[in-house]
Amino acid sequence: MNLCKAITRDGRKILVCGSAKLWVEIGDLDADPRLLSNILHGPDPKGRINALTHGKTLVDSTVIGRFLPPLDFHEVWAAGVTYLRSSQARQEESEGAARFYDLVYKAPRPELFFKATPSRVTSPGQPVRFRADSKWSVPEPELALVINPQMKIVGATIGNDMSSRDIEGENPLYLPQAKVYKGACSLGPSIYLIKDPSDLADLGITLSIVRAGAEVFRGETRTSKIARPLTDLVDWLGRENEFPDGVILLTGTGIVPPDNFTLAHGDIVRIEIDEIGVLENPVA
Ligand code: DO4
Ligand code: MG
Repeated sequence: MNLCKAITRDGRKILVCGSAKLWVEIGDLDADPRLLSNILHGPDPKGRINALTHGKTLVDSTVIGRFLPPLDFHEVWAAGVTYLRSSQARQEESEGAARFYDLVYKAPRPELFFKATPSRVTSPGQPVRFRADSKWSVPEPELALVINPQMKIVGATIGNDMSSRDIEGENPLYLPQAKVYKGACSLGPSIYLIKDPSDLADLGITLSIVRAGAEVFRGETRTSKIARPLTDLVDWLGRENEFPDGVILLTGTGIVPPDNFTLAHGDIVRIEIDEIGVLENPVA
């Protein structure tokens, strides 16, 4: 079952569930801005949705104007260097810190960093940005875990961890500047509700970057290539920390364009993850 926040063509904010073409309205988000969290943080999200949608008629996709990021007051965090491809790419971009990326790929403690507050998250279809002071920027297509305050993974969405490779490569202490800036994170469009984290164990991820109508990069990976169990990442995130509003955790990138590639204004970044859908953003 997939859940989305949307704005209708007549300007209403609603929570819907369903698939690409047919949706059922779960409720009005202007009347209840915490509806999504209340469902996700309850004991039985699917049961609650079934009860709230019982007897409701389908909403045609043409009623929906655009989608919003599927979060309420969640913090957004990210894990890094969870795929071998990411470990190799970091070692290439960073002379001084190459050793640390190798170490963190293998160490029991993962790399975890703060990525965004809800107001910094870009909606599907809206522009993500690269920094004007970066000459080497890439999107990072990542499975994003949706975690409740009890640190249980209740679902997953698609995340784009936009990154400035030259800034993080120059000095690892610049990581927050390479990762956290206006337009650096996009999420959505839907949350895929899961029964068990094993539902996320082997999903295909595809990144496509289109420039002036032609695909200039395409890469693929699978979540089964993540070097650690997803529950291990969540366990580390929850140590000595609490998230009363829930938290989203991006699980790292396994797709990195070649070193001579940097994003350009007007590129379209398209990320597809099995079961979840497609997150597309233009680049500014
Ligand atoms: O330390 C660099 C960040 C790595 C990252 O964001 C990733 O592997 O996805
Ligand atoms: Mg990343």
